[in-house]
Amino acid sequence: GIENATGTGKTLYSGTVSLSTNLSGSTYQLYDTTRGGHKTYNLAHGTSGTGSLFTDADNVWGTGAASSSSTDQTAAADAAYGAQETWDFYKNTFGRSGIKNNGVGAYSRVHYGNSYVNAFWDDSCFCMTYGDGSSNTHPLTSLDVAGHEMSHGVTSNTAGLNYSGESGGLNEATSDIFGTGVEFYANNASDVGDYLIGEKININGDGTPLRYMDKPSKDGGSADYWSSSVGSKDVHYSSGVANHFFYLLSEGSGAKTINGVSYNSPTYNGAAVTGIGRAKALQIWYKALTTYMTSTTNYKAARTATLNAASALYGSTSTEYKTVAAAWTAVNVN
Ligand code: ASN
Ligand code: ZN
Ligand code: CA
Repeated sequence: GIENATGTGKTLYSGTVSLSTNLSGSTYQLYDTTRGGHKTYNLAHGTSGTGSLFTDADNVWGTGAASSSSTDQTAAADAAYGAQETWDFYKNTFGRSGIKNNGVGAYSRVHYGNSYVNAFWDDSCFCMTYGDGSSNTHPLTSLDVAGHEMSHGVTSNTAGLNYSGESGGLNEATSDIFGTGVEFYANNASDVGDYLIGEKININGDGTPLRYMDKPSKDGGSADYWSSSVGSKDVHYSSGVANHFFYLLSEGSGAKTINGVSYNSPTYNGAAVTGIGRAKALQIWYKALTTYMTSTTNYKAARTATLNAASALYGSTSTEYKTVAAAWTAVNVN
């Protein structure tokens, strides 16, 4: 049956959280009927189908510790929490009801494959999938990664940015921007908001993040600035230009510490940029993505799309509009 319940998630990356679950008879299911019917499934190291829906007798999910067990609920608690917070972020920040804005939830699969070090969105299943990382003990289920993957679904169903060349970089950056938006939105004391991507999952083995939005080149491959060859990089590197734009638009150039993390964002022309704040920057990017960008939008067109969005939201003589222009110029998009 359907009876909403409030469970406890003992996550690996976000501490102890509240999870919306379903009570069916005397069994709890990791099934959120309040957010489009999102379900969390266990692939138990398989790579196809949906595996089995996570169920539990006491509505406490996971232990808060990493486990390579195929019945581990901890990664599931993280994934369910990520889907829940991402749903709420889109609903409460943009009034968007799910990936297609039709009230329908996606689903999540955890424990994909063996020591699989990736996570991905798939349009054909309308689902997110998470590997368990190295030794099956570093699941890729952190909040920013969940928000990143679910946001690929939003991009697919809005601008539809082609996943190659400059549009591919913009597609990737959109997922980093909104994944970061989710992390700040959740305001979780165990997983505070930052402009780093994947800082919890230890994907490099040395504790460093996967990506840095304030200065993308810190990852060793991403572009800080546009150049005519940027579209030939992997989309996870060409995304750097837009991630850097978003950071500058939000927080501005130079040195800044936010939630205990220090940033130092450079600019192409050396000119200082004063940020307009993350909330407005998110609104501008969302409006650009959902109103002005198309499958073939490149960096030059993204500048125009975000200027159009800023003009519609704040006016063409606004500080917000001028800062969008200045932040693109600061990443060499003119
Ligand atoms: N985790 C990666 C991403 O979402 C998977 C991929 O390469 N598409 O970008
Ligand atoms: Zn991605
Ligand atoms: Ca992060």
